[in-house]
Amino acid sequence: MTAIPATGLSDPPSNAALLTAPGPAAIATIRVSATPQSLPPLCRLLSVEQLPTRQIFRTALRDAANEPIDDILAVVTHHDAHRTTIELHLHGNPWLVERALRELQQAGFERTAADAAFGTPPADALEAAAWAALPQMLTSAGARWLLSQPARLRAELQRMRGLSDADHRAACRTLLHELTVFDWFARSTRVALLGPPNAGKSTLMNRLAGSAVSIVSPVAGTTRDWIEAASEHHGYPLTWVDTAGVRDASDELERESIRRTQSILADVDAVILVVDGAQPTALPTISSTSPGKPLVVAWNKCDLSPHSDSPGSLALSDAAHPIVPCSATTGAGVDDLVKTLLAALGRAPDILERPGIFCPAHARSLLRAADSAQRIDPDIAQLDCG
Ligand SMILES: Nc1nc2c(ncn2[C@@H]2O[C@H](COP(=O)(O)OP(=O)(O)O)[C@@H](O)[C@H]2O)c(=O)[nH]1
Ligand SMILES: [Mg+2]
Repeated sequence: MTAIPATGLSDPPSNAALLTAPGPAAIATIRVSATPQSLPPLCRLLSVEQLPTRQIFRTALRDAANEPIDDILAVVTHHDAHRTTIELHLHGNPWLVERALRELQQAGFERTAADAAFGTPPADALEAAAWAALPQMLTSAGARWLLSQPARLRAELQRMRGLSDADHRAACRTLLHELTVFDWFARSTRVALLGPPNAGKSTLMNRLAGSAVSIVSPVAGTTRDWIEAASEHHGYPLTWVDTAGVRDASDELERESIRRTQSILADVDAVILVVDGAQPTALPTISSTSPGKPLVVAWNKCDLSPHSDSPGSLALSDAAHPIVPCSATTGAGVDDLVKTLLAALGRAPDILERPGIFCPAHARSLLRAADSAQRIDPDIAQLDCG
């Protein structure tokens, strides 16, 4: 009989890994990878005789005493003679998730990090940190950016070893500055649409959000409160905030809407000032309401009067803001408006090609090195970001 050659390779044990970020959430996903021997205890935990394949199913997750713990959705994502992989979608209460993982452990499932569940161990702590941060990315462009960072950072840290102390400090500061790139993808940038009533703010909001979320009406003052809608443009998560028009209001309800609009301004990252290009009349003085925030002027309704007053003649209190002719109704110029806004927010495409950090432990390490003669720990790639 031929002996099986001794190798370091063996089938991974049955295991369970939390795929979603730890902490409170609406849902949590646990991936369970089971050998055929582990299927009976798994079926008992999932209150089924057999695992249904090729369909998502709803079932009760039970503890060892057969008491239901949670009402869950489950789907078998892989099944062959050697291994079955199943994803369990639980409610996201951290205590509940912990309990479920413990029940699985007691049933013989080794508790592993998400990467092990995917079958490819991370190359180093940098890559592990990138995988751990992945659920925070709101768009696939963000996920691509994040997963390309470990290799870029490794190369940059290598390069920094050869730098003089002064250049080394500068390189640390640059890396710290680019921590914001992570935020671009992890948090939706809030943009307020502001301007006089009837300028087309709600129509523009609907176009930017890709659906009719805001009421459009020729009656001035239709948008009494504010409405938010999230969408993705050029890979960035953006949240549009439609506001009541800024003007002198006669009725109390509208005065209140306008007061709220002004309080929203404190809470947004940028402003689009919408102007009726067909009737460019009194303009609000935005610079005083949103000091320091990036602002782009949407010279709207250009479909009505393409040859009217050139936008250049717009008497803004601060002429430094870019002005983009567009039509919220036809969509003409709206992509240019978004691109101009992204540029005003500093989203230069070349920054995405540079190394950027994404983990607090790296930031702390860089911060120490940026302010002292201390060199960055050459083992930053091994720093635990947990
Ligand atoms: N022709 C044309 N009409 C528009 C455009 N944008 C908005 N409108 C119209 O202008 C009116 C006021 O629009 P609305 O979005 O409610 O303005 P808001 O008060 O600033 O929110 C509505 O009748 C819209 O159909 C545009 O780009 N072109
Ligand atoms: Mg409106």
